[in-house]
Amino acid sequence: MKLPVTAYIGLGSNLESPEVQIVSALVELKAIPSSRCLIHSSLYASPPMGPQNQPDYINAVVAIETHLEPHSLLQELQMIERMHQRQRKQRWGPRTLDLDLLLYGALTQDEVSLKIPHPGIALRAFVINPLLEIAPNLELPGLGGVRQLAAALPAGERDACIKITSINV
Ligand code: A4P
Ligand code: MG
Repeated sequence: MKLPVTAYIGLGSNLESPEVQIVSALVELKAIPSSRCLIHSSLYASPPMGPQNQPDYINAVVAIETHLEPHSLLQELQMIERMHQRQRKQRWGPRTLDLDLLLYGALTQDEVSLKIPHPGIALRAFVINPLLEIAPNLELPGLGGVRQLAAALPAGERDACIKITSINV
């Protein structure tokens, strides 16, 4: 059997009790086949990136070890999104649950259906701050180290993404 790959998944929610959505998604992520959760971050709150007429977000990041290929893993993530009645109405619009495949080992790919690393993550405090918590020495393929990326974030954005609570799932 091939060695498992460490993948990072970003969770986001700003509708219908976001904290509950994220915690239950973490439980569901634990049940993804051929995979196991290694560690998850605390919950973070931040103002919306994109359209401003929507509630603040709750975000978290989880590291998993998986034998699934990237597209199979994405399908599992989309299945969980559907369980949360995720509706796609507006780009960067409000959502009950967003699961982004942030990183898949050292893989880089640029397919429309699956871009890895997930576009823009190096500039998003709601991804970098939780990654810094769980994997401070992580290198993002083609983008740099988490510590350097955190230091390069505009201070206002970094500080507006606040750790609100640690969770045990
Ligand atoms: N897709 C391609 N690459 C990936 C990947 N690495 N992971 C494709 C997941 N999906 C990927 O996604 C659209 C398509 O992207 C999928 O069909 C998949 O094949 P989507 O989830 O339907 O659309 P989206 O999430 O609205 O768009 P996008 O561009 O993924 O938005 P983001 O980047 O997820 O941003 N503000 C705060 N504070 N916190 C947030 O979490 N999130 C967003 C959404 C906006 N503002 C936010 C936050
Ligand atoms: Mg998304």
